[in-house]
Amino acid sequence: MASGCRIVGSPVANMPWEERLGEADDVMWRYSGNPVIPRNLLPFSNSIFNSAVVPFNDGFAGVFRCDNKNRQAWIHSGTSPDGFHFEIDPEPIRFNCPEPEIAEYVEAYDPRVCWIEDRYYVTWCNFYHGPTIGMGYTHDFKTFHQMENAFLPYNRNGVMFPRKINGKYAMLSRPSDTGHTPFGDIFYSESPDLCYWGRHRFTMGTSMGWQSKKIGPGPVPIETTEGWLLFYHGVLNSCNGYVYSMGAALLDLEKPWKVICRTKPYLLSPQTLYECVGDVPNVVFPCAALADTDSGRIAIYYGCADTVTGLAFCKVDEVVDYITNHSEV
Ligand code: BMA
Repeated sequence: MASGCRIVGSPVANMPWEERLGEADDVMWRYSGNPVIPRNLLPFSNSIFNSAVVPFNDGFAGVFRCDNKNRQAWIHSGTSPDGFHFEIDPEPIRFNCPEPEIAEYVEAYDPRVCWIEDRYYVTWCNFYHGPTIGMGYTHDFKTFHQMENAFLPYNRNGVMFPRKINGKYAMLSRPSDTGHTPFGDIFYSESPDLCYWGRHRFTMGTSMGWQSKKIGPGPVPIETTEGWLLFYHGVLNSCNGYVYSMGAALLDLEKPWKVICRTKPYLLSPQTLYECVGDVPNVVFPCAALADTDSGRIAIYYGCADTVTGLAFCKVDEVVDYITNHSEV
């Protein structure tokens, strides 16, 4: 029974899409051509995963996590005419930065890109005496400007909301530690100017099963008529290591730290070869979503086994129905 939930925002011309194939009846399904970005798209890349794609001009652009053959993680800009075929700049992004103290960073990974007002903001896990949330912006995916880090170390998964909420910029994040953090909840923070962040609010914590060890925000939340649709990752600590799956929640439009509902079962878990086998097995890690207002179609880019990038699809009314009917808050 479709809820009639609609996406609030703009249509996406040339939206990448593929209908469900065969007997699949899951609310989310994979692109048959996955992995949509192979690990070796660049001659020196060890892996390309956990990357962000947004509508840009007549096609798409993005910021991509490319780990090189020295096994250093960097973020690179790239473009795509159709959301399926990508061209990535072999040179990592070099930000213009007026503050030498924060300009020197050792690694950069897990980017998100968010259009707000007049530009694309990039957030990423920035190494500044430990992992924290780096911030920058671009107008054209050629020139990038670095801003102040949003938070003190240690933090990962800085995910901005695509508009001001109650007059303030807003961001979700997951406070962290120096390593493979064995805990993790999602917090909401706001800022008057994108420099000073405060009024931190607990949003969501761990729950049962696939999301019992830690959770973290994924793509930029999608505004819908029912609330902010947030896709997120959840981690199970198995006897063979961490297993990363994807779920979704609906957050209150005006008080996004209030969770309306969230998935008790996962929406997507590592089940295909490219999700189960790679540098870090059993990882599904969503970082970007394209959402078309006219059709209600959603396309999600997610990292697979810390090695390649996958693409999955769902429809806003079906996914919101599913969350509502399979919720545990
Ligand atoms: C997280 C991050 C991600 C990675 C995931 C699985 O803590 O470091 O970059 O995809 O672990 O290894």
